[in-house]
Amino acid sequence: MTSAVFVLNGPNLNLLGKRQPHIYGHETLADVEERCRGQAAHHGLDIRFHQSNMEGQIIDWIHEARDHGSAIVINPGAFTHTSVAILDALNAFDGPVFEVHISNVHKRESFRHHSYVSLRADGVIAGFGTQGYLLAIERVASLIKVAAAEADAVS
Ligand code: CA2
Repeated sequence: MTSAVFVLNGPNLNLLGKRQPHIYGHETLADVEERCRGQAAHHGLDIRFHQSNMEGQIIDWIHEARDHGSAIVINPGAFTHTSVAILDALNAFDGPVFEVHISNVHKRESFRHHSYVSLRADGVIAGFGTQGYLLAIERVASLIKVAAAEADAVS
């Protein structure tokens, strides 16, 4: 097993499935976590799945990923559009970073069209509902497989 994939969720995502289902669907964050764990386990990957409403806590998890994470999948919630501090933390992480939004932010208010996190993200998924998390994990798994095959080829 390689080091963990950090799946990080920002403010208000603890309310998933409890409010605004027309935008964010009916699944709870616990449902999303379970599906992410299943998908990761299928690829032999360990997951650290977190949610916080505090910007500093999210930054601390990104720092933790510097030592213990192979990749970060992050839905920063509204911090996407405001947080230079989260961007700075992600810039200090060396592995792949994928930004996930459940809704299609480009179809919504113009203040959601700009993302600080996209300045660092290797890929962005928006508007695929909670399936976006699974697509991001799938991408991480294939990148890890390619890297392992390349490492085998040179040894
Ligand atoms: O589409 C996304 O995933 C967002 O990151 C969600 C954020 C929003 O600020 C971003 O612009 C797009 C909001 C998360 C709030 O989640 C809730 C879920 C259910 C009920 C209320 C809020």
